Amino acid sequence: MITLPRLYAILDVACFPDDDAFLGAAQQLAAGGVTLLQYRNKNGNGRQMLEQARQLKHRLGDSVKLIMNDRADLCLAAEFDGIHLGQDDLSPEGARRVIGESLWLGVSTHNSEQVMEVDKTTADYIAIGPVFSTASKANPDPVIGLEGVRQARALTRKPLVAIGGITRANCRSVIEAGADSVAVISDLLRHPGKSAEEFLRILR
Ligand code: TZP
Ligand code: MG
Repeated sequence: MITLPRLYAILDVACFPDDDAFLGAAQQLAAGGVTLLQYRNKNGNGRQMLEQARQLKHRLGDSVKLIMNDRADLCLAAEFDGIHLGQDDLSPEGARRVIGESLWLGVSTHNSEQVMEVDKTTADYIAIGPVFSTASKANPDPVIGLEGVRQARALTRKPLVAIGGITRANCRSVIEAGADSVAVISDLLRHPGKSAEEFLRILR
């Protein structure tokens, strides 16, 4: 069983004007104490994504575990530490065939049925959400609230990541509802290092 840090930062390249800003934010997050970071790019082509991912790895070295969103092939090519899958990506077992046994595999879920399905797979962690309303995802599933986190907690012993609308103001309640970790995009964008430090202080 893997152990997740309390804060799981997600860097979506669409939130940044250029690669320098994106890579600078990654370095600030690492300096602020982030040890688990997902690279997310919903619009780039494979070539651009691999280049950005390799730069990210080069800048951060081994201090931060790097998770590739959606793409098992790019996870391997960029020598990342794991992959994060949505419900429309490769199945967990399909992705396992690509990445092997030891890299981390996380899967997004949005309701109890999906949590129970993923619980039966070799996924290393389950993400559940959106917990609160979010502007960071196109066509998000319905908000599940803290009650949805509690329900998910009751259905799996795998590490549980809560996602969607999580801020420094509400993150404590999400952990108290049973999440092991909170995944965050927007509340880390302004002053990434300081924001990460604050999350980690609140969740200590
Ligand atoms: N999946 C469910 S909500 C979400 C994703 C990728 C977006 C989370 O971003 P934010 O800005 O922390 O709400
Ligand atoms: Mg996906």
